[in-house]
Amino acid sequence: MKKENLNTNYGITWCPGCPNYLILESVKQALSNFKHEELCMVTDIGCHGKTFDYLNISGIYGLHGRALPTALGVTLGNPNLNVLAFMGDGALYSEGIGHFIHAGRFNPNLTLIVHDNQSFSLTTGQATPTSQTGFKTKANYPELGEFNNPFNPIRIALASNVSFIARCNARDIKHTAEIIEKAINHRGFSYVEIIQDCIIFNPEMNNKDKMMYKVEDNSDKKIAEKLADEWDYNSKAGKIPLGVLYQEKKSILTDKWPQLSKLENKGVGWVKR
Ligand SMILES: Cc1ncc(C[n+]2csc(CCOP(=O)(O)OP(=O)(O)O)c2C)c(N)n1
Ligand code: SF4
Repeated sequence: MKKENLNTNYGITWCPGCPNYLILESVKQALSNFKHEELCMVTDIGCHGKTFDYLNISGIYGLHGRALPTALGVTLGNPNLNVLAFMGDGALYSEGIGHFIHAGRFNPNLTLIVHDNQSFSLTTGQATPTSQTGFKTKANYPELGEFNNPFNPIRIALASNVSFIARCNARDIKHTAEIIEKAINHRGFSYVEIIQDCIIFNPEMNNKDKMMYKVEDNSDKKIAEKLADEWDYNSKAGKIPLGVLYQEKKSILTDKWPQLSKLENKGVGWVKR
């Protein structure tokens, strides 16, 4: 499909200079390699969730923290679609964390795109599970800031047996588009963690490009664990590996349920393979 067919007429309300514009461009570049009728999206609630209005594909504007189970429901209804779930780090790693872990176990054929700006930004900047210790927000005692440590979502994905784990830099449009395309083509649950600055609410953690470098596609779990540990989400020290950090071929949810395999083979829905 032509990339222009993915545009909508809605006025964009992201802050000028927000990297969400760049992520949207990467998504459009990746999706232009697929047929319009093969695609479906579920968005969460947050700045990232406005993607629902700016991307011309069918879908559901979901509840906060629940885009993943909604996307899973779409794949159950029509296993022949390429389903994309867009979530923020607040939505996924806080409210939606249980869904993330179980998606690793179920391995449904869908792609999760996380806009990780280390902040609940739409609600004016509260700490999420990937915010740095000491993050000063209106919701913390000013003298303490956020006193919990962040967790490492790549480590959680590895521990949950997620079958495709990638990380990108929102500012590298071409590389992010390539990774999203690979994620969609992966048969199973693909998770793309996009490092995105929020230029308004967590500027302390912005501009980490100098820490980033690209790795070759990797399918060795031990190497993936080492790559995951190179950055702790807490500091501006260390290295941030980008690319496909781990990929594994294994049976997906549809294979495990005869009813779903039947549906997939029949080509039920609006796409026939
Ligand atoms: C169940 C529920 N809890 C809280 C909210 C309030 N809320 C709406 S958007 C949002 C912040 C979203 O942050 P994040 O998911 O990180 O996305 P971002 O805005 O940073 O893109 C919150 C807390 C809500 N709408 N529903
Ligand atoms: S608040 Fe942050 S994430 Fe939201 S649109 Fe503005 S810069 Fe982007």
